[in-house]
Amino acid sequence: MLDGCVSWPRELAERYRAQGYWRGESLADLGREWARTDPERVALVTGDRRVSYGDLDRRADRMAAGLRAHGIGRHDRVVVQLPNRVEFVVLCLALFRLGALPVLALPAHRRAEIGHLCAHTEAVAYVTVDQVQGYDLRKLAADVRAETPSLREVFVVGDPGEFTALSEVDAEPVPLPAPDPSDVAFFLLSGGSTGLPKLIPRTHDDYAYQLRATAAAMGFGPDGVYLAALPVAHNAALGCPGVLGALRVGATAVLAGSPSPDEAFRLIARERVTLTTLMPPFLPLWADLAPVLGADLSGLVVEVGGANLSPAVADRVTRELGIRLTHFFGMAEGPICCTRPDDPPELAAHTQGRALSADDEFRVVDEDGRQVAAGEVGELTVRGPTTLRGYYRVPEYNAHTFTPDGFLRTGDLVRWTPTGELVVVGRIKEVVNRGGEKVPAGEVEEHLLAHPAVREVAVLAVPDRVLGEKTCAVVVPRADAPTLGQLRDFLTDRGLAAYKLPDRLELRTALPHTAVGKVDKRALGAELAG
Ligand code: OOB
Repeated sequence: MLDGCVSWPRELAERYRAQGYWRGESLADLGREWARTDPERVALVTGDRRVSYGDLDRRADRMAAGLRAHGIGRHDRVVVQLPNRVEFVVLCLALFRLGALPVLALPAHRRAEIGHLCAHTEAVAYVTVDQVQGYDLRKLAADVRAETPSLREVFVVGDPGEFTALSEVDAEPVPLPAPDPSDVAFFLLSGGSTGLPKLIPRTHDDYAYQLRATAAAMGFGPDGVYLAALPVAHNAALGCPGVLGALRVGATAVLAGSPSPDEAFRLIARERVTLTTLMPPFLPLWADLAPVLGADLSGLVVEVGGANLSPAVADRVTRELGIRLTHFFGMAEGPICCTRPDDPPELAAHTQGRALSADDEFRVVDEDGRQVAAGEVGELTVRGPTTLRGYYRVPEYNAHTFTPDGFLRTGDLVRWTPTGELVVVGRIKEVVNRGGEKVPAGEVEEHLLAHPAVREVAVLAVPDRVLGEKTCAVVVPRADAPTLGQLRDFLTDRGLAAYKLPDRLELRTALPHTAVGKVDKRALGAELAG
């Protein structure tokens, strides 16, 4: 395993192999067998473009050879920041084939996040698009390259400016050694942590199992059509079963720009989509607009997850849209619970469903780490065949985020129903969940403390009707109190992604503290919600 990652203990690894979860399958081979046996089969659709399995396979081989000619090879980290485009998939396959490691940034990330990812992983390359909505990512790339000694190459989809166009990374395919399936294949970003974003190593073995198991749970096979409406760089649309799962089973993945109903409904009808993934805030919007736009979504399986789902909303979309809702509890870290399409609809409305794997070990524990009685609420801790054993290159953080016997402390408060379904009831980790987009409070606080007018600050969630939660910064000012606009501009200038900017500002002369001197966020939260 790559240096800086934590392996599973031998005994558990042997169990996961013996049980058939880890089959020595490599992500480098995704789509290959389909390209050989049925090359004209459609793998990807974007806009009016259709890419066959044969074409995808050839392009991935050519790009792998092209990247190799640029000196990129085994275990090299490559920060990938691409929207839902064919290039994302070709590039990931090419990197898997090289044994190089994609680090999947979100399209919304900016200089602060990209700079950290490049520095922390000592990335050799950064791949991005020329611009999004008027924002020039080549400028960001130039800044990050100037401050990251390891970063040798920047590849750009679109107009490359001073850099190299990704479309020119192309060469005659060369034979490449197969990557070791038990090794890291790529990195996902953690949704919640203290301090800077943490990186999650996912191995070929563990992710290939996730793709197979989630496809089986959703009844998704070669005739399936998956609509990626969320960013494909997020685990939910990438591999549950998502775009990579579609390639695994020989299905078609349709890449959409966003979950906005006009685009999504059009694609669902035109491509006969059978499965998609949404975060909860989109459900009422889809239900409102389906009759207006004359969309027929009946029979469509919709995986919803990432944030609290209101039972009333679940009932409404099931009834009005005739969709089959499956409720997912997932984490980029690996654990997944979900309801299945054939479960009674009440199950999806009220629970997050059953574990994906019979060998997922979940323990619900109290504040002292002791297991609570059956059915009681506590923190969810987990280990299993898809769950990481340590974040990349952060041993001190790992020491307290995992129990001594390797269970991940999820920071989520849950209980189990008597019939074995998970119910998420709250959270103890300091994350604001803006309708599925995760804002790590500590990261935002650190940036805000750098503002000259901020003496003390606490960032916390406040209820929001649409997103479920929004971000509130409670600030104790020094002399002149800052305005919300000034703080947002300040964070934007520091290169923070827009979704992490506070939505609301509260000024205080002091913050409440607990007996041990920490900011009492529970008291603050109660005060703000009241
Ligand atoms: C998904 O993954 P992440 O890594 O962005 O976020 C994980 C966190 C969980 O720890 C939990 O706090 C929250 O998101 N969460 C939910 C939830 N599903 C995730 N909270 C309440 N209800 C749910 N159903 O968000 C993700 C990954 C794969 C599939 C779906 C979602």
